Amino acid sequence: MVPTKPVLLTGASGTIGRLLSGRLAALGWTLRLTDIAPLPIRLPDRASFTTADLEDQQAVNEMAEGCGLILHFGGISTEQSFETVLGPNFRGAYHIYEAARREKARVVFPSSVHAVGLYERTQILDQDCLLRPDGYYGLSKAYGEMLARLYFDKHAVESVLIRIGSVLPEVPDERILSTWISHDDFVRLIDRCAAAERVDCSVIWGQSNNSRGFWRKDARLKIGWTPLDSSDSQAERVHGKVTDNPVVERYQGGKFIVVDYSRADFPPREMFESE
Ligand code: 15L
Repeated sequence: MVPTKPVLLTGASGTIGRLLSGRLAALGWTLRLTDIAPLPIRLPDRASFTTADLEDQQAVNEMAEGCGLILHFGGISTEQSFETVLGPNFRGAYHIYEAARREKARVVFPSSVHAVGLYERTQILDQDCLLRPDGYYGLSKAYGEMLARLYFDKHAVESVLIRIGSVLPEVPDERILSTWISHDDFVRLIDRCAAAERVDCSVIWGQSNNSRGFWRKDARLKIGWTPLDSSDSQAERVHGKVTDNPVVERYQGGKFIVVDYSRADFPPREMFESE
């Protein structure tokens, strides 16, 4: 379905932003692209590009004017210091939700595996599990999910919160056999986020149909999305591709966890048991 109003895409110069710019424009969408960094690809048909900082609330409001959907892929996407993440991810997300409230726009908020990264890989999670962020980046995603709930309950701003695993063309290692989402499944999911009649404030696990997946129940029926791809056929190719760090290998968040990790042991399993 082609949205009737323009769609604002933040983070357009990033990896996911570039994928979505090209693929959604090819579907006929009218995109308003923005990023703090220049757009490293040719401007797609019907798209405009504005260089802007998510910390600039006026700029965000102006770009969102007249939009019916905001795909908020801007901000920091790796584990960084609290001060680095604070402006783009915390204040930036607030600006996006304020703009969505003004425009009565729907938001697609990319949460992450890193909002639940300190669950062990043997634990199977449902959408209502307690969040267990694995760093300041994961914390910003947990905050974004709470922000979305606040704006839905208080202001009726609809959101799809996609807890994205790993959006990659192919699986690079054993961990990502669990977290992988193919480009095609991901683009189909974004299309459903726009097309679904009602999304309320829904959580989707952003993973393909991987038999090694860590995640189970979510709102995919409501959104009308079914992943068609699976990492399973890539298992043989990445067999044995693991790190030699027991903390990395124990938890769903993988390498992000060991950035600034100062525990001498493992975090307790039972503290946030989901069931
Ligand atoms: C994420 O949230 C990151 O943005 C991405 O770069 C990957 O590292 C992904 O998680 C992952 O953990 O595989």
